[in-house]
Amino acid sequence: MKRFASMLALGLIVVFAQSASAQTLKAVKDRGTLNCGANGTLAGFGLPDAQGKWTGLDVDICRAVAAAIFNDANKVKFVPLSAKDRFTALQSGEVDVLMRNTTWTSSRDSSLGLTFTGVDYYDGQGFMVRKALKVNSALELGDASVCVQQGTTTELNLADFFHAHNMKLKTVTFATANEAVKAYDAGRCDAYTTDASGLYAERLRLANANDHIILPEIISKEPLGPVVRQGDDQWFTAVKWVLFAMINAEELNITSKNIDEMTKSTNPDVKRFVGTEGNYGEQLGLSKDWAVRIVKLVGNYGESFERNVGQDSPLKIDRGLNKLWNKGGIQYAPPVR
Ligand SMILES: N[C@@H](CCC(=O)N[C@@H](CS)C(=O)NCC(=O)O)C(=O)O
Repeated sequence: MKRFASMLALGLIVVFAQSASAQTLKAVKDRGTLNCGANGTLAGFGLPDAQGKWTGLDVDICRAVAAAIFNDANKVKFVPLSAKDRFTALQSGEVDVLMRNTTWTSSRDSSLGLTFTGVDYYDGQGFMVRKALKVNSALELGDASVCVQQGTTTELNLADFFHAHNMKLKTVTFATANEAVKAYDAGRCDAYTTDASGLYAERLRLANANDHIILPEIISKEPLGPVVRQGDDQWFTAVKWVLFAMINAEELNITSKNIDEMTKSTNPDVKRFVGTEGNYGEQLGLSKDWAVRIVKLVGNYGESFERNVGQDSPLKIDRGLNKLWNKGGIQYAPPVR
């Protein structure tokens, strides 16, 4: 009986939590701003400048959600979150979406009560070392000390890699990337490890960026993407399709520069995308021109990539896996139809 009562109570809590959270799109519309959990210290992904203007690939996804909802990419409040606090901030409702270089894993997708909506950047973990160390491969790092950040997928990957190759590991862990990078720069560790994208970003902060190299090995899969709470399918679907819209726009050669022309297109795929045919935006709880707003105010996926982390940015990261599926990469979005 007691067991039944507690099961019933748990069931009620779950039902209550789900119905209470199944309102995010409405709550965001009523509030007039999107609350976006972002990084805050990672160039290329999420970083405010001296004037407080946030930029980054992750930041652009939140701007695109705001563009689709409000026709205004600035109606976003960015909340800087540490690796450790990011999931609690989403669970508690402090943010509507978490867009902070967060790796999609099975445990995060299940036991945290959260759900990933897609992948905005296919990443993998790598290592950076001083050129003076004369090491060309991560396999030569046996006995090396490695600086690493807590609360990330990075720690376990590091231990697994050293174990698999019978190498002795000395980890030096830090609560934030800032501290880990500073310690590495000060010579407290032989190597620094994190997502490869993060290595490119953090290298720019070192005293002498040119004295360091990123080793060729990628030791893990780090698919990074937007996260929402479980139990709100409408919000999950809206956030998911905002990213898909950015990827589809690139595939259809629709850019922030030609979007006005494209709204006059007679191509059926383009017509469905820009909303001159069908009511696909309304079906998502958004407007007819939801995708036009995204591309006009933020750009397509490729534009955002190049501007933030690619050739038009200081990071100069190659598109690699993040090329579209029909250009040799694995970025792929289901069609609007
Ligand atoms: N993708 C990994 C790592 C994410 C992560 O937190 N990376 C570090 C290094 S690139 C970071 O963003 N640190 C910034 C900070 O803590 O301020 C994860 O989801 O656990």
